[in-house]
Amino acid sequence: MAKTFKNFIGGQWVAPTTGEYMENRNPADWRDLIGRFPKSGPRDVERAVRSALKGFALWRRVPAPQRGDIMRRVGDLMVERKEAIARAMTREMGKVLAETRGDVQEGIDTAYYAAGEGRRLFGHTVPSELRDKWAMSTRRPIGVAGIITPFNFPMAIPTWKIFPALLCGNAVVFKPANDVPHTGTLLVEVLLDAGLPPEVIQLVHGRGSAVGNALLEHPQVPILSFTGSTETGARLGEVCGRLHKRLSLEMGGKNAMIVMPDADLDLALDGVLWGAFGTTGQRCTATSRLLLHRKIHDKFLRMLCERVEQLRLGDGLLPDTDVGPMINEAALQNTIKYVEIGKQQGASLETGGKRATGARLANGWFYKPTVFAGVKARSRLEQEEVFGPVLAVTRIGSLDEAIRVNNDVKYGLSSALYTRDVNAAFRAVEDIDAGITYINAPTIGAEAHLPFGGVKETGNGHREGGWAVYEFFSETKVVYVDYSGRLQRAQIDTYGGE
Ligand code: UN1
Repeated sequence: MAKTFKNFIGGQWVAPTTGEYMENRNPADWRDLIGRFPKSGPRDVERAVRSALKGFALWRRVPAPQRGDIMRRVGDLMVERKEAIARAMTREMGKVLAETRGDVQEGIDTAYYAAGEGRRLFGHTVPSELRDKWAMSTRRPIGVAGIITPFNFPMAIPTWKIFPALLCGNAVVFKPANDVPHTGTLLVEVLLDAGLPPEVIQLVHGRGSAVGNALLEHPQVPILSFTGSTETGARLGEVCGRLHKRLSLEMGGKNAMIVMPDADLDLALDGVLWGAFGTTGQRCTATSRLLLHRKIHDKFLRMLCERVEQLRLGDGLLPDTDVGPMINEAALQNTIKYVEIGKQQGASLETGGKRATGARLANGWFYKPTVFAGVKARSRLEQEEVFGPVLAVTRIGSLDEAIRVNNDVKYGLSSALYTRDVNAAFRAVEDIDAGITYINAPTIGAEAHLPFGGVKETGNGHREGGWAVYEFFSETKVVYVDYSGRLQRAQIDTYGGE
Protein backbone atom coordinates (compact mmCIF):
# COMPACT_ATOMS: atom_id res chain seq x y z
CA MET A 1 0.00 0.00 0.00
CA ALA A 2 1.33 3.41 -0.91
CA LYS A 3 1.88 5.85 1.90
CA THR A 4 -0.72 8.50 2.78
CA PHE A 5 0.88 11.90 3.35
CA LYS A 6 -0.36 14.82 5.42
CA ASN A 7 -0.42 18.59 5.57
CA PHE A 8 1.73 20.43 8.08
CA ILE A 9 -0.50 22.86 9.97
CA GLY A 10 -0.42 24.20 13.51
CA GLY A 11 2.94 22.59 14.22
CA GLN A 12 1.74 19.08 13.33
CA TRP A 13 1.36 16.68 10.44
CA VAL A 14 -2.41 16.49 10.01
CA ALA A 15 -4.98 14.97 7.66
CA PRO A 16 -7.02 17.37 5.51
CA THR A 17 -10.40 18.43 6.88
CA THR A 18 -11.93 17.38 3.55
CA GLY A 19 -10.91 13.75 4.08
CA GLU A 20 -9.99 13.71 0.37
CA TYR A 21 -6.73 12.68 -1.25
CA MET A 22 -5.06 12.75 -4.67
CA GLU A 23 -2.68 10.21 -6.11
CA ASN A 24 0.88 11.13 -7.00
CA ARG A 25 2.40 8.92 -9.70
CA ASN A 26 5.78 8.69 -11.40
CA PRO A 27 5.47 10.30 -14.87
CA ALA A 28 8.06 7.91 -16.32
CA ASP A 29 6.01 4.92 -15.19
CA TRP A 30 2.51 5.59 -13.97
CA ARG A 31 2.25 2.15 -12.37
CA ASP A 32 4.58 3.51 -9.70
CA LEU A 33 2.40 5.18 -7.05
CA ILE A 34 4.46 7.52 -4.84
CA GLY A 35 1.69 8.21 -2.39
CA ARG A 36 -1.66 9.77 -1.66
CA PHE A 37 -1.58 13.45 -0.77
CA PRO A 38 -4.23 15.69 0.79
CA LYS A 39 -6.75 17.42 -1.42
CA SER A 40 -7.28 20.19 1.08
CA GLY A 41 -9.96 22.83 1.21
CA PRO A 42 -10.52 26.38 2.49
CA ARG A 43 -10.89 25.19 6.11
CA ASP A 44 -7.37 23.79 6.02
CA VAL A 45 -6.12 27.11 4.71
CA GLU A 46 -8.00 28.94 7.45
CA ARG A 47 -6.29 26.81 10.11
CA ALA A 48 -2.93 27.27 8.44
CA VAL A 49 -3.25 31.05 8.38
CA ARG A 50 -4.33 31.15 12.02
CA SER A 51 -1.32 29.09 13.02
CA ALA A 52 1.03 31.14 10.80
CA LEU A 53 -0.13 34.33 12.52
CA LYS A 54 1.05 32.85 15.82
CA GLY A 55 4.31 31.81 14.21
CA PHE A 56 4.74 35.31 12.79
CA ALA A 57 4.25 36.95 16.19
CA LEU A 58 7.27 35.15 17.61
CA TRP A 59 9.44 34.83 14.50
CA ARG A 60 9.42 38.54 13.70
CA ARG A 61 11.14 39.17 17.06
CA VAL A 62 13.97 36.71 16.39
CA PRO A 63 17.04 38.74 15.35
CA ALA A 64 17.76 38.44 11.63
CA PRO A 65 21.25 36.95 12.19
CA GLN A 66 19.64 34.14 14.21
CA ARG A 67 17.09 33.59 11.48
CA GLY A 68 20.09 33.39 9.16
CA ASP A 69 21.69 30.73 11.37
CA ILE A 70 18.65 28.53 10.83
CA MET A 71 18.96 29.09 7.09
CA ARG A 72 22.57 27.91 7.31
CA ARG A 73 21.44 24.70 8.98
CA VAL A 74 18.81 24.33 6.27
CA GLY A 75 21.61 24.53 3.68
CA ASP A 76 23.73 22.00 5.58
CA LEU A 77 20.86 19.52 5.80
CA MET A 78 20.12 19.93 2.10
CA VAL A 79 23.75 19.12 1.35
CA GLU A 80 23.45 15.93 3.42
CA ARG A 81 20.16 14.95 1.80
CA LYS A 82 20.95 16.14 -1.74
CA GLU A 83 21.10 12.73 -3.38
CA ALA A 84 18.03 11.35 -1.64
CA ILE A 85 15.97 14.44 -2.42
CA ALA A 86 17.15 14.49 -6.05
CA ARG A 87 16.11 10.86 -6.53
CA ALA A 88 12.71 11.50 -4.99
CA MET A 89 12.27 14.51 -7.28
CA THR A 90 13.15 12.59 -10.44
CA ARG A 91 10.72 9.88 -9.45
CA GLU A 92 8.03 12.47 -8.82
CA MET A 93 8.41 14.81 -11.80
CA GLY A 94 10.64 13.04 -14.32
CA LYS A 95 13.60 15.26 -15.16
CA VAL A 96 16.97 13.52 -15.22
CA LEU A 97 19.01 13.07 -12.07
CA ALA A 98 21.73 15.54 -13.06
CA GLU A 99 19.00 18.17 -13.30
CA THR A 100 17.26 17.35 -10.04
CA ARG A 101 20.66 17.43 -8.32
CA GLY A 102 21.11 20.89 -9.82
CA ASP A 103 17.65 21.83 -8.61
CA VAL A 104 18.54 20.88 -5.02
CA GLN A 105 21.87 22.70 -5.39
CA GLU A 106 19.97 25.86 -6.35
CA GLY A 107 18.10 25.48 -3.04
CA ILE A 108 21.37 25.03 -1.14
CA ASP A 109 22.84 28.15 -2.76
CA THR A 110 19.69 30.07 -1.88
CA ALA A 111 19.86 28.89 1.74
CA TYR A 112 23.47 30.00 2.19
CA TYR A 113 22.74 33.32 0.52
CA ALA A 114 19.87 33.81 2.99
CA ALA A 115 22.16 32.87 5.89
CA GLY A 116 24.55 35.67 4.91
CA GLU A 117 21.71 38.09 4.33
CA GLY A 118 20.75 37.67 7.99
CA ARG A 119 23.82 39.74 8.81
CA ARG A 120 23.13 42.34 6.11
CA LEU A 121 19.49 43.09 5.41
CA PHE A 122 20.75 46.60 4.86
CA GLY A 123 18.84 49.80 5.37
CA HIS A 124 20.31 53.19 4.55
CA THR A 125 21.55 55.99 6.75
CA VAL A 126 21.75 59.29 4.89
CA PRO A 127 22.41 62.88 5.91
CA SER A 128 19.39 64.87 6.96
CA GLU A 129 18.91 68.30 5.41
CA LEU A 130 18.59 69.74 8.93
CA ARG A 131 21.09 70.04 11.76
CA ASP A 132 20.97 67.70 14.76
CA LYS A 133 18.77 65.22 12.98
CA TRP A 134 19.32 61.70 11.64
CA ALA A 135 17.56 60.11 8.71
CA MET A 136 17.61 56.38 8.03
CA SER A 137 15.64 53.44 6.69
CA THR A 138 15.15 49.96 8.08
CA ARG A 139 13.26 46.78 7.08
CA ARG A 140 10.25 45.21 8.66
CA PRO A 141 8.64 41.85 8.00
CA ILE A 142 5.20 41.95 6.37
CA GLY A 143 3.20 39.04 7.80
CA VAL A 144 1.94 35.70 6.51
CA ALA A 145 3.23 35.05 2.99
CA GLY A 146 1.33 32.75 0.60
CA ILE A 147 3.71 30.78 -1.62
CA ILE A 148 2.34 29.02 -4.71
CA THR A 149 4.85 27.13 -6.85
CA PRO A 150 5.03 25.03 -10.05
CA PHE A 151 6.18 21.46 -10.76
CA ASN A 152 9.22 22.07 -12.95
CA PHE A 153 11.67 23.22 -10.25
CA PRO A 154 10.00 21.62 -7.27
CA MET A 155 12.82 22.49 -4.88
CA ALA A 156 14.58 25.55 -6.34
CA ILE A 157 11.52 27.73 -6.92
CA PRO A 158 9.95 27.18 -3.47
CA THR A 159 13.33 27.96 -1.88
CA TRP A 160 13.68 31.17 -3.95
CA LYS A 161 10.51 32.37 -2.28
CA ILE A 162 10.36 30.69 1.13
CA PHE A 163 13.93 31.28 2.29
CA PRO A 164 13.98 35.06 1.73
CA ALA A 165 10.42 35.33 3.09
CA LEU A 166 11.54 33.61 6.30
CA LEU A 167 14.83 35.45 6.57
CA CYS A 168 12.93 38.74 6.44
CA GLY A 169 10.82 37.57 9.39
CA ASN A 170 7.60 36.52 7.67
CA ALA A 171 5.67 33.32 8.30
CA VAL A 172 4.77 31.12 5.34
CA VAL A 173 1.86 29.10 4.01
CA PHE A 174 3.22 26.94 1.20
CA LYS A 175 1.15 25.30 -1.53
CA PRO A 176 3.29 23.27 -3.92
CA ALA A 177 1.99 22.17 -7.33
CA ASN A 178 -0.24 19.09 -7.33
CA ASP A 179 2.31 17.14 -9.32
CA VAL A 180 5.11 17.56 -6.76
CA PRO A 181 3.70 17.35 -3.23
CA HIS A 182 6.42 14.91 -2.16
CA THR A 183 9.26 17.35 -2.82
CA GLY A 184 7.28 20.01 -0.95
CA THR A 185 7.05 17.64 2.00
CA LEU A 186 10.80 16.96 1.92
CA LEU A 187 11.51 20.70 1.94
CA VAL A 188 9.28 21.31 4.96
CA GLU A 189 10.98 18.41 6.77
CA VAL A 190 14.35 20.09 6.18
CA LEU A 191 13.07 23.39 7.58
CA LEU A 192 11.70 21.74 10.71
CA ASP A 193 14.79 19.60 11.26
CA ALA A 194 16.92 22.74 10.97
CA GLY A 195 15.09 24.23 13.94
CA LEU A 196 12.53 26.55 12.38
CA PRO A 197 9.77 27.13 14.95
CA PRO A 198 6.96 24.89 13.67
CA GLU A 199 4.21 27.46 13.33
CA VAL A 200 6.35 29.64 11.08
CA ILE A 201 5.82 27.20 8.19
CA GLN A 202 2.59 25.57 7.04
CA LEU A 203 2.25 23.13 4.15
CA VAL A 204 -1.17 22.78 2.53
CA HIS A 205 -1.54 20.41 -0.41
CA GLY A 206 -4.35 20.60 -2.89
CA ARG A 207 -5.76 22.21 -5.97
CA GLY A 208 -5.11 25.80 -6.99
CA SER A 209 -8.84 26.37 -7.29
CA ALA A 210 -9.36 25.40 -3.62
CA VAL A 211 -6.15 26.01 -1.66
CA GLY A 212 -4.58 28.67 -3.89
CA ASN A 213 -7.81 30.60 -4.08
CA ALA A 214 -8.38 30.54 -0.34
CA LEU A 215 -4.88 31.91 0.21
CA LEU A 216 -5.42 34.56 -2.42
CA GLU A 217 -8.64 35.79 -0.89
CA HIS A 218 -7.60 35.49 2.75
CA PRO A 219 -7.55 38.95 4.40
CA GLN A 220 -4.66 37.99 6.68
CA VAL A 221 -2.31 36.98 3.89
CA PRO A 222 -0.98 40.36 2.73
CA ILE A 223 1.75 39.05 0.43
CA LEU A 224 1.83 36.34 -2.23
CA SER A 225 4.47 34.98 -4.52
CA PHE A 226 3.46 32.89 -7.52
CA THR A 227 5.24 31.12 -10.36
CA GLY A 228 3.04 29.61 -13.06
CA SER A 229 1.01 30.49 -16.11
CA THR A 230 0.37 34.03 -17.31
CA GLU A 231 -3.39 33.38 -17.29
CA THR A 232 -3.44 32.39 -13.61
CA GLY A 233 -1.03 35.19 -12.74
CA ALA A 234 -3.30 37.77 -14.34
CA ARG A 235 -6.20 36.57 -12.21
CA LEU A 236 -4.09 36.71 -9.07
CA GLY A 237 -3.09 40.24 -10.03
CA GLU A 238 -6.72 41.35 -10.29
CA VAL A 239 -7.62 39.99 -6.88
CA CYS A 240 -4.48 41.31 -5.21
CA GLY A 241 -5.12 44.73 -6.72
CA ARG A 242 -8.61 44.78 -5.26
CA LEU A 243 -7.42 43.57 -1.84
CA HIS A 244 -4.27 45.75 -1.74
CA LYS A 245 -1.94 42.79 -1.50
CA ARG A 246 1.68 42.67 -2.54
CA LEU A 247 2.22 40.12 -5.30
CA SER A 248 5.26 38.78 -7.14
CA LEU A 249 4.50 37.04 -10.43
CA GLU A 250 6.83 34.86 -12.46
CA MET A 251 5.09 33.56 -15.55
CA GLY A 252 5.46 32.48 -19.15
CA GLY A 253 8.29 32.79 -21.62
CA LYS A 254 8.94 32.40 -25.33
CA ASN A 255 12.69 32.62 -25.22
CA ALA A 256 14.78 32.81 -28.36
CA MET A 257 18.35 31.94 -29.12
CA ILE A 258 19.91 33.93 -31.97
CA VAL A 259 22.81 32.38 -33.87
CA MET A 260 24.91 34.68 -36.07
CA PRO A 261 27.21 33.49 -38.87
CA ASP A 262 30.37 34.26 -36.89
CA ALA A 263 29.29 32.11 -33.93
CA ASP A 264 31.06 28.98 -32.75
CA LEU A 265 28.45 26.63 -34.19
CA ASP A 266 29.39 23.60 -32.11
CA LEU A 267 29.04 25.66 -28.96
CA ALA A 268 25.68 27.03 -30.13
CA LEU A 269 24.55 23.48 -30.91
CA ASP A 270 25.31 22.23 -27.39
CA GLY A 271 23.57 25.33 -26.08
CA VAL A 272 20.35 24.90 -28.00
CA LEU A 273 20.08 21.19 -27.19
CA TRP A 274 20.36 21.94 -23.49
CA GLY A 275 18.18 25.03 -23.66
CA ALA A 276 15.37 23.48 -25.67
CA PHE A 277 15.22 19.93 -24.31
CA GLY A 278 16.54 20.21 -20.75
CA THR A 279 13.65 19.52 -18.33
CA THR A 280 11.88 18.20 -21.47
CA GLY A 281 11.32 21.82 -22.50
CA GLN A 282 9.23 22.44 -19.38
CA ARG A 283 10.99 25.56 -18.15
CA CYS A 284 9.83 29.12 -18.34
CA THR A 285 13.40 29.85 -19.47
CA ALA A 286 13.40 27.09 -22.14
CA THR A 287 14.76 27.92 -25.58
CA SER A 288 11.59 27.55 -27.59
CA ARG A 289 12.62 29.67 -30.58
CA LEU A 290 15.82 29.46 -32.58
CA LEU A 291 16.57 32.40 -34.86
CA LEU A 292 19.19 31.29 -37.39
CA HIS A 293 21.00 33.66 -39.68
CA ARG A 294 20.40 32.63 -43.30
CA LYS A 295 24.12 32.11 -43.94
CA ILE A 296 24.32 29.24 -41.47
CA HIS A 297 20.65 28.24 -41.41
CA ASP A 298 20.72 25.06 -43.49
CA LYS A 299 23.97 23.77 -42.10
CA PHE A 300 23.01 24.40 -38.48
CA LEU A 301 19.57 22.88 -38.91
CA ARG A 302 21.14 19.67 -40.28
CA MET A 303 23.61 19.53 -37.38
CA LEU A 304 20.77 20.15 -34.94
CA CYS A 305 18.39 17.47 -36.20
CA GLU A 306 21.14 14.88 -36.25
CA ARG A 307 21.87 15.51 -32.58
CA VAL A 308 18.21 15.75 -31.58
CA GLU A 309 17.59 12.30 -33.03
CA GLN A 310 20.35 10.89 -30.82
CA LEU A 311 18.77 12.10 -27.58
CA ARG A 312 17.75 9.13 -25.47
CA LEU A 313 14.38 9.25 -23.77
CA GLY A 314 13.64 7.33 -20.62
CA ASP A 315 13.34 7.25 -16.88
CA GLY A 316 15.45 10.10 -15.50
CA LEU A 317 16.88 7.78 -12.84
CA LEU A 318 18.66 5.69 -15.49
CA PRO A 319 22.19 6.92 -16.21
CA ASP A 320 21.85 6.83 -20.02
CA THR A 321 18.72 9.01 -20.19
CA ASP A 322 19.06 12.47 -21.76
CA VAL A 323 15.40 13.52 -21.72
CA GLY A 324 12.74 12.44 -19.24
CA PRO A 325 8.95 12.33 -19.60
CA MET A 326 6.53 15.22 -19.56
CA ILE A 327 4.81 15.86 -16.28
CA ASN A 328 1.33 14.48 -17.06
CA GLU A 329 -1.26 13.66 -19.67
CA ALA A 330 -2.52 17.25 -19.95
CA ALA A 331 1.00 18.54 -20.65
CA LEU A 332 1.48 15.88 -23.30
CA GLN A 333 -1.85 16.73 -24.93
CA ASN A 334 -0.93 20.40 -24.97
CA THR A 335 2.30 19.58 -26.81
CA ILE A 336 0.39 17.43 -29.30
CA LYS A 337 -1.96 20.37 -29.86
CA TYR A 338 0.90 22.74 -30.65
CA VAL A 339 2.52 20.28 -33.04
CA GLU A 340 -0.78 20.19 -34.94
CA ILE A 341 -0.95 23.99 -34.93
CA GLY A 342 2.61 24.13 -36.29
CA LYS A 343 1.72 21.79 -39.14
CA GLN A 344 -1.51 23.60 -39.94
CA GLN A 345 0.24 26.95 -40.08
CA GLY A 346 2.70 25.63 -42.66
CA ALA A 347 5.85 25.05 -40.61
CA SER A 348 8.00 22.14 -41.68
CA LEU A 349 8.37 19.30 -39.20
CA GLU A 350 12.06 18.34 -39.30
CA THR A 351 12.17 15.73 -36.58
CA GLY A 352 10.02 14.34 -33.76
CA GLY A 353 6.39 15.40 -33.81
CA LYS A 354 5.03 12.31 -32.16
CA ARG A 355 4.63 10.47 -28.93
CA ALA A 356 7.64 8.34 -28.11
CA THR A 357 7.04 4.62 -27.85
CA GLY A 358 9.19 1.62 -27.03
CA ALA A 359 9.60 -0.87 -24.26
CA ARG A 360 10.91 1.41 -21.58
CA LEU A 361 8.58 4.26 -22.55
CA ALA A 362 5.30 2.38 -22.65
CA ASN A 363 3.94 3.57 -19.30
CA GLY A 364 5.14 7.18 -19.26
CA TRP A 365 4.29 10.57 -20.72
CA PHE A 366 7.08 10.62 -23.31
CA TYR A 367 7.13 12.88 -26.34
CA LYS A 368 9.87 12.99 -28.98
CA PRO A 369 12.07 16.07 -29.00
CA THR A 370 10.67 18.05 -31.91
CA VAL A 371 12.05 20.63 -34.31
CA PHE A 372 10.02 22.73 -36.72
CA ALA A 373 11.75 24.85 -39.37
CA GLY A 374 10.28 27.61 -41.53
CA VAL A 375 8.25 28.86 -38.59
CA LYS A 376 6.89 32.25 -39.54
CA ALA A 377 7.31 35.20 -37.25
CA ARG A 378 3.95 35.92 -35.60
CA SER A 379 2.56 32.42 -36.26
CA ARG A 380 1.18 30.75 -33.14
CA LEU A 381 4.08 28.33 -32.71
CA GLU A 382 6.41 31.31 -32.76
CA GLN A 383 4.32 33.36 -30.31
CA GLU A 384 2.79 31.03 -27.72
CA GLU A 385 4.44 29.17 -24.88
CA VAL A 386 4.32 25.39 -25.42
CA PHE A 387 6.08 24.21 -22.22
CA GLY A 388 7.20 21.03 -23.94
CA PRO A 389 10.04 19.67 -26.09
CA VAL A 390 9.23 21.68 -29.22
CA LEU A 391 11.69 24.06 -30.88
CA ALA A 392 10.56 26.55 -33.54
CA VAL A 393 13.26 27.61 -36.02
CA THR A 394 12.96 30.88 -37.94
CA ARG A 395 15.36 32.20 -40.57
CA ILE A 396 16.61 35.75 -40.10
CA GLY A 397 18.77 38.00 -42.30
CA SER A 398 20.46 40.33 -39.82
CA LEU A 399 20.95 41.04 -36.13
CA ASP A 400 18.44 43.88 -36.36
CA GLU A 401 15.82 41.56 -37.74
CA ALA A 402 16.64 38.94 -35.08
CA ILE A 403 16.19 41.46 -32.28
CA ARG A 404 12.93 42.67 -33.81
CA VAL A 405 11.58 39.12 -34.06
CA ASN A 406 12.88 38.30 -30.58
CA ASN A 407 11.03 41.25 -29.09
CA ASP A 408 7.80 40.77 -30.99
CA VAL A 409 6.18 38.39 -28.48
CA LYS A 410 4.17 39.13 -25.37
CA TYR A 411 6.76 37.59 -23.03
CA GLY A 412 10.25 38.71 -22.04
CA LEU A 413 12.05 36.35 -19.67
CA SER A 414 15.28 35.00 -21.12
CA SER A 415 17.25 35.35 -24.38
CA ALA A 416 20.54 34.23 -25.89
CA LEU A 417 22.90 35.42 -28.62
CA TYR A 418 25.75 33.42 -30.09
CA THR A 419 28.35 35.60 -31.80
CA ARG A 420 32.05 36.43 -31.58
CA ASP A 421 31.40 40.10 -32.36
CA VAL A 422 31.62 42.04 -29.11
CA ASN A 423 29.88 45.08 -30.58
CA ALA A 424 26.92 42.98 -31.70
CA ALA A 425 26.78 41.34 -28.28
CA PHE A 426 26.56 44.60 -26.38
CA ARG A 427 24.03 46.01 -28.80
CA ALA A 428 21.84 42.96 -28.23
CA VAL A 429 22.17 43.33 -24.46
CA GLU A 430 20.91 46.86 -24.85
CA ASP A 431 18.08 46.19 -27.28
CA ILE A 432 16.63 42.80 -26.36
CA ASP A 433 13.48 43.16 -24.25
CA ALA A 434 14.01 40.48 -21.60
CA GLY A 435 14.91 40.12 -17.95
CA ILE A 436 17.95 37.99 -18.83
CA THR A 437 20.29 37.95 -21.85
CA TYR A 438 22.98 35.30 -22.23
CA ILE A 439 25.91 35.80 -24.57
CA ASN A 440 27.31 32.51 -25.89
CA ALA A 441 25.27 30.50 -23.41
CA PRO A 442 21.75 29.08 -23.63
CA THR A 443 18.59 30.69 -22.24
CA ILE A 444 18.56 28.47 -19.15
CA GLY A 445 20.96 28.43 -16.23
CA ALA A 446 20.21 31.43 -14.02
CA GLU A 447 22.32 31.56 -10.86
CA ALA A 448 20.72 31.89 -7.43
CA HIS A 449 22.52 35.05 -6.32
CA LEU A 450 21.36 37.23 -9.22
CA PRO A 451 17.89 38.70 -9.73
CA PHE A 452 15.63 36.48 -11.83
CA GLY A 453 12.54 37.61 -13.69
CA GLY A 454 11.17 39.05 -16.86
CA VAL A 455 9.44 41.94 -18.56
CA LYS A 456 6.07 42.33 -20.30
CA GLU A 457 3.62 39.49 -19.57
CA THR A 458 6.32 37.38 -17.95
CA GLY A 459 6.19 39.30 -14.70
CA ASN A 460 4.88 42.30 -12.84
CA GLY A 461 8.08 44.16 -12.12
CA HIS A 462 9.45 42.10 -9.24
CA ARG A 463 12.52 39.90 -9.23
CA GLU A 464 13.36 36.72 -7.38
CA GLY A 465 16.83 35.62 -6.38
CA GLY A 466 19.82 37.66 -5.33
CA TRP A 467 19.37 40.88 -3.41
CA ALA A 468 16.19 41.98 -5.20
CA VAL A 469 13.88 39.43 -3.59
CA TYR A 470 14.64 40.81 -0.11
CA GLU A 471 13.03 44.07 -1.17
CA PHE A 472 9.91 42.18 -2.07
CA PHE A 473 9.60 40.30 1.22
CA SER A 474 10.18 43.28 3.52
CA GLU A 475 8.54 46.61 4.11
CA THR A 476 10.70 49.73 4.28
CA LYS A 477 10.32 51.98 7.30
CA VAL A 478 11.99 55.39 7.42
CA VAL A 479 13.08 56.75 10.79
CA TYR A 480 13.89 60.40 11.55
CA VAL A 481 15.44 61.31 14.88
CA ASP A 482 15.54 65.02 15.68
CA TYR A 483 17.78 65.72 18.68
CA SER A 484 17.83 69.52 18.32
CA GLY A 485 15.20 70.01 21.00
CA ARG A 486 13.17 72.44 18.89
CA LEU A 487 10.71 72.26 16.02
CA GLN A 488 12.61 72.04 12.75
CA ARG A 489 10.49 72.15 9.64
CA ALA A 490 11.83 70.15 6.68
CA GLN A 491 12.03 72.13 3.43
CA ILE A 492 10.98 75.34 5.19
CA ASP A 493 13.66 75.83 7.84
CA THR A 494 16.25 74.15 5.67
CA TYR A 495 16.32 76.99 3.18
CA GLY A 496 15.01 79.74 5.42
CA GLY A 497 11.66 79.90 3.62
CA GLU A 498 8.56 81.31 5.27
C1 UN1 B 1 12.13 28.11 -14.74
O1 UN1 B 1 12.48 28.07 -15.90
O2 UN1 B 1 10.97 27.81 -14.43
O3 UN1 B 1 17.63 29.41 -15.26
C2 UN1 B 1 13.10 28.44 -13.66
C3 UN1 B 1 17.11 28.32 -15.11
C4 UN1 B 1 16.86 27.77 -13.74
C5 UN1 B 1 15.55 28.24 -13.19
C6 UN1 B 1 14.46 28.22 -14.18
N1 UN1 B 1 17.91 28.13 -12.86
O4 UN1 B 1 16.77 27.68 -16.07
